[in-house]
Amino acid sequence: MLDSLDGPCLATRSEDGGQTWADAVTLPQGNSNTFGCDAPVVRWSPDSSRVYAAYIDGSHEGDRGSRDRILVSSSADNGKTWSDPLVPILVTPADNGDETDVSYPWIDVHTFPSNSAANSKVYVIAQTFDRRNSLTTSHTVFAVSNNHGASFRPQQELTVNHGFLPRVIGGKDQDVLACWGDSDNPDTFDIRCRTSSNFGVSFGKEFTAVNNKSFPLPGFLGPNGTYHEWADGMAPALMITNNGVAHIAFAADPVKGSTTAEDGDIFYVRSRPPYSGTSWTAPRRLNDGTDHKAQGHPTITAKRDPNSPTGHVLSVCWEDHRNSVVDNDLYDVYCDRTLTGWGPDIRISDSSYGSIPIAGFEDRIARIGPVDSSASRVLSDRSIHVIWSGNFRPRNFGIHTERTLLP
Ligand SMILES: [Ca+2]
Ligand SMILES: [Ca+2]
Ligand SMILES: [Ca+2]
Repeated sequence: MLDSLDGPCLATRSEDGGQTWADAVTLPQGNSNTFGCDAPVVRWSPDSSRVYAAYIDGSHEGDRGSRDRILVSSSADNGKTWSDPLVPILVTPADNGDETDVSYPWIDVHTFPSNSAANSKVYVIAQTFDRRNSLTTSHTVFAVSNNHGASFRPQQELTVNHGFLPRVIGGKDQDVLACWGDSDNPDTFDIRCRTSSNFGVSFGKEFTAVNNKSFPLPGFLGPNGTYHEWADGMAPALMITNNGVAHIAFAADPVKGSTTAEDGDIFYVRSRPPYSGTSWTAPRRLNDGTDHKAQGHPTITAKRDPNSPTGHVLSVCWEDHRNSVVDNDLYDVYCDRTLTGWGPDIRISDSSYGSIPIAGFEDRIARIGPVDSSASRVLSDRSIHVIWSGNFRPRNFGIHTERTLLP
């Protein structure tokens, strides 16, 4: 998945394990204006029968360029053709023309489905902003499909005015976990969640999974803030394994502000069900060493592994600036994964990427993790397939993939 500036989102696919990729096809847009598509996220259904994409429709509402709708399209032929999009989440434009927005769409499924009902579920979450009458409110909004994305139940609000960077995932039985960042001040943040035990029809009370963590990632990657936007590298990455345990990887900045190159480390917490405000482990740092550079944008996946004592292997991968010569001028992709426990970091990228973006958002890791993100199939080896976007000079900006056999 790729968003092109002011254009449509593009999808490309590989049928040979990532060695070759087909010509990109355009994801369907709602309207014909040119403001385009943004922030696409892709997921396979657990039974691999469909692939889903969620993205922002930047074309809605004519020449104001508002981004009022999240679209979901699906493909039943491995991404060759895509369905007319549905609108699971939207924000009503203000009558007086004040700005409204949708942001940070995310889509996920039951990674380890326990029954056919779980197999059919699709979960979408996003943040909406409403700036009417000079008063900004933000809403974390959720919607579920019970039929492989053929239709969605009405959207529901999970929290208001505090949540940012929301994510959602299906769990064991009928469990659904939705989490987001929450911060009232520049020094600490929480990760707060709500859970559903009925496939997302209703949710319990909000609780805290990570409490008063210091510090939030700065808005721009330091110490030279012109590098690139960085704050959304702290989004909580969620996974629920086949034993019902929930796992969250996230980033926090050990040194306040962005006057030094230390602008983030990767952390991990987990909880057995039922998830609550007291069920989570203390944050554990995953990135090794004392490079004092920035790590962020973690992603987490799991796949079954009969050789593992837990029956699965967890992998966390992230954007890592440890090989920078000056400040955070270079980045790589590093991963850690569980066998008996977390271990040494593994470098995935063959060589470092330039960190100075062409535009503000082009050098982030868009989505990394095994392509087999349903993670429900046993792979014959311990390879991990990572996908990221990169401004890899002298190469041009593009999507890069690496399939690595882990030690
Ligand atoms: Ca810092
Ligand atoms: Ca660091
Ligand atoms: Ca490690």
